[in-house]
Amino acid sequence: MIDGILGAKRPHPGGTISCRVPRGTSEAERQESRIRTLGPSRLRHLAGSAVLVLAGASAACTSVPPAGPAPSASPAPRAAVRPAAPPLLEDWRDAVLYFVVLDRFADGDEASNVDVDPAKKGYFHGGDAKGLTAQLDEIASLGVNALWITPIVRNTPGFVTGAGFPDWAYHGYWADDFLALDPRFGSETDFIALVEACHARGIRVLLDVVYNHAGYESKYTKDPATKGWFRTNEKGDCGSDDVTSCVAGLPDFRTEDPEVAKYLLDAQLAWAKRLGVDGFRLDTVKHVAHDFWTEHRRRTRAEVGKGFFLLGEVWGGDAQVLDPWFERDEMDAGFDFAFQGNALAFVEGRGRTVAFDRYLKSRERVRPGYLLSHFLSSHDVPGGLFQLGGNVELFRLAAVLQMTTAGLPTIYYGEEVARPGGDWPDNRSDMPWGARDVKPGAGLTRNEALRADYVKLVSIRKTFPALRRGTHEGLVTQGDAYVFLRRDAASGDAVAVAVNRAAEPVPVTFPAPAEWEGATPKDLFGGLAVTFAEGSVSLTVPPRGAAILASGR
Ligand SMILES: [Ca+2]
Ligand SMILES: [Ca+2]
Repeated sequence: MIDGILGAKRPHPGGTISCRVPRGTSEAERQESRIRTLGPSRLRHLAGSAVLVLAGASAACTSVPPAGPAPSASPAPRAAVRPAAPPLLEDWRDAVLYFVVLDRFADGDEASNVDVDPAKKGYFHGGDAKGLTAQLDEIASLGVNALWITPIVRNTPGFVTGAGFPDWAYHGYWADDFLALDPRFGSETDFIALVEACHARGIRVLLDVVYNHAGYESKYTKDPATKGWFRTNEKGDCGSDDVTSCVAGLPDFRTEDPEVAKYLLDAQLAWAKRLGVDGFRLDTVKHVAHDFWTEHRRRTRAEVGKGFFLLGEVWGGDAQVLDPWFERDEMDAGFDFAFQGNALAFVEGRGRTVAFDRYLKSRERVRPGYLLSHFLSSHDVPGGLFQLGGNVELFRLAAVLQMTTAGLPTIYYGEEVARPGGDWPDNRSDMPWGARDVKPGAGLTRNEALRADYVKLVSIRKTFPALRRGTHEGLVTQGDAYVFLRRDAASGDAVAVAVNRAAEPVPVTFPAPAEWEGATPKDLFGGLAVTFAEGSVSLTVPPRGAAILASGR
């Protein structure tokens, strides 16, 4: 097990260097803008560094059983038959992924809180594995079947000030030691318990891993044995291309060096095996050479399992941009950065409906066997609701589009309860818990009606293969009401989706697909009245409303 950081909080040296943080850049690119102009003293370490006690990190995994009820004096009842765990998904086309910034979700272990101040945006807020495990039903009851958590290895103990405030490694992307877990996030035992609790609820787990860089002034850059592993601005040997540049001024691993690659792969694959996770979310993929990813794929399949899932972040990714990684089979899926902008523009009334339909159709061009993961919000871009000016009605429409479109939808924690999000760093604000006493987001407002819609949407997506795997065909693509059909030949399933972005009701009529066999379809989402005559389906879609129509048989 791994104990927490010892010692009291220490004073931080002062000093602030400011530069503008642009919208819509990745963590690394944003840091680059923040750090590029800074001198070597940009990272202000705590004096003496925190002391990490690591005991038996290589010991065999042990697992903690879930907390049971308090012992009772009365005779124990006959053991109840435990409901069977829901099956874990086998085909990631069927996944609905929920992404949590661990530090911002739920604090379940205040004893390990160090540099925690939820009132300050750049500080740790205390979220950890224990908290996430304790609140897992919040995620499971949404219906999702996969969870992605931010990196958990030990991060740098210091902060940067380029944004004008102390900015700590609460996000987990500034590794200081790939062989230890960050005690602020939890121990090995805690994470094994988290993964087991997820699996017991039918949720697979993706662990976020970074191979491109270590954190600012990480211990590796100082150790004589490892400081040659990097390109750094200090040494002046950063390249100018994607692979060899020092993204965000971070020390860039020479992953082309077999010793460096082996160290990083050994470290991350060991965590995969010890914690029992089902796959990795890969950070900054385009900044590491293809040869590394080929070897990474070979080793994860050989050592962790053939089905070990790899979801990569290639900044600006879409079907075309991601194809070089799919062509080489280096990962199973990549983030689709185009969906957010297109979906938000459509619901806001920007651009023609037919153009949006063409865009959705174009997403079918992904290489067969690989997936695009589309999102409305993330930790690296301003949130969808924020971009819509807080208009929940429009955001709900965007969520309908997200959950009825092909690919691997990723829900960013809290957006389902209308967490306001915002531009960085507000896009990493605390999970709202409303009246529940869950830190750090206790008291933050939740929109339960929106959440209920998400529950419905996830359930509908999971019910109909056409929504997960089907083809896309525009049926009504003129005006503000848009109807498209998803159909899946293998299951004989067809679902029509109608979305009205206008502020007034719009009647639509479209031909019923043969799969409905002449029966009047039902609206599974809004319960709207539907008429069926002579092979045509008609309904009136309310202002900023939506319908999801499937066979009424
Ligand atoms: Ca904590
Ligand atoms: Ca690199």
